[in-house]
Amino acid sequence: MLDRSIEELESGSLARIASAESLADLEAVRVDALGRKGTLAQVSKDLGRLAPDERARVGKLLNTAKQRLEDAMEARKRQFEEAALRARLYAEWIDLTLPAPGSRRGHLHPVTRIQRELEELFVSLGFAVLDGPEVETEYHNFDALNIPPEHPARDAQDTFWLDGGHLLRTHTSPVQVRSMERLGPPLRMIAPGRVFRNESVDASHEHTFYQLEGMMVDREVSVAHMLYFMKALLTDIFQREAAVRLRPGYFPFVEPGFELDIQCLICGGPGCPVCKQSGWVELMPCGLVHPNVLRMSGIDPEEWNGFAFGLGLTRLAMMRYGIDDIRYLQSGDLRFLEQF
Ligand code: 2NL
Repeated sequence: MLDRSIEELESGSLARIASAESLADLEAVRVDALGRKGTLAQVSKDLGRLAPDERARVGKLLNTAKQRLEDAMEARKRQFEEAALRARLYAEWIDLTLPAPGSRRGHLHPVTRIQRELEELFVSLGFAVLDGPEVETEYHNFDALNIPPEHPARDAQDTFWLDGGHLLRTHTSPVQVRSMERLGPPLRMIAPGRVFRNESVDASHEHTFYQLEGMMVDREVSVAHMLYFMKALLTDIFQREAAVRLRPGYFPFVEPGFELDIQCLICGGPGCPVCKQSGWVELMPCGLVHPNVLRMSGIDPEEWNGFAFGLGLTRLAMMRYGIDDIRYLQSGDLRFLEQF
C-alpha cells in the first residue's frame, strides 16, 4: 500500500519536474513533494505504524525516492541555468570582425576658419600672430591708444567694466600695444581674437565677437604700403581682385585715418540692399599709427612709423556665408553649425 503511494509520488513528481518551465515551477514541486507538509513527509508519518523490518524496507524506498527527486530537480535546475546562459550569450553576441563605427568628425567654426586662413596669409607675408589677455587694463585698452578718460571715443564703445580698473577688451588693439612695448620696432604682427561690448543683442549686434587687427611698424612706412597689404588681404579673402576705395575716417589711434570700402560683391556696383544702394561696402578701418601711440609704447615717432588696420572676423564670416543673424554664430545650435 505504502509502496504504491511512494511509487506514484515519485513518478508524478518526476513528470512535473520534467515539464517544469521555470525555477518557480520547480520550487512548487519541491514544496508539494519534499516540503515539511509535503507528500513524502505524510508517508514518513505512516512508517511508525509498520512492523520494524517492514519499516526499514519502506524507509529505504522512501529515501531512494527522495534522493531521485532531489537529483532530478537539481538536473532540471542546471538545464534552466544553461538555457539562461545560452540566451544571454546569444543576446550579447558581438561580431568582433565588423569594422569599427568610427568617431563622428567635427569641424571648425566658420569664424575660426576665416581666422586660420588669414593667419596663414599673414604668416606667409612675414607677420607674427600674437595673442593677449581678454581681461585688460584700462590703460592698454584706451589710454595707450590715444583715448584719454575724457575722450568721446570711450562713450562710443560700451564697455564691460570689471573690478580694480580692469575691463573686457573692446578691441584687440591692446595686443598691439603690448607687442610694441615688449618687442619694439621693426614689427609686423596681427592680433586675432575675441572682443566684448556691452551691446543690446540683436540680429547685427553681439556682446562677444571676433576681430583681427594688424600693424606694421618700420622706417618710412606709407599709405601705399598699407594699401598693398590691404589688397593682398582682400584678394585672399574673396579669391578675386576686389575694387577698393579709401575715404577719410577718424580713429584716435591713427593719423591719417581711413575707411577702406570694397565694391559690393553682391551687385558689383549698381547698388543693392546689401550695400544700401551705394555700390560700396565698408570693410576695414585703417591708417598710419598716430605718433602719440608709438611714443606711449616706447617707440620714437621721428625714426619709426607704421600702418594699422582692423577687420571684423564675425562680420566677414556673415558676408562670406550669407548669414543674416549674428546670434546664430554663438548659439551652439548644431543645425546651424553643421551647414559649414
Ligand atoms: C576698429 C579697429 C582700426 C586700428 C584699428 C590700431 C592699433 C594700434 C594703433 C593704431 Cl595699437 N591702430 N588699430 C587702426 C585702424 C583702425 O579699427 O574696431 N575700428 C572701428
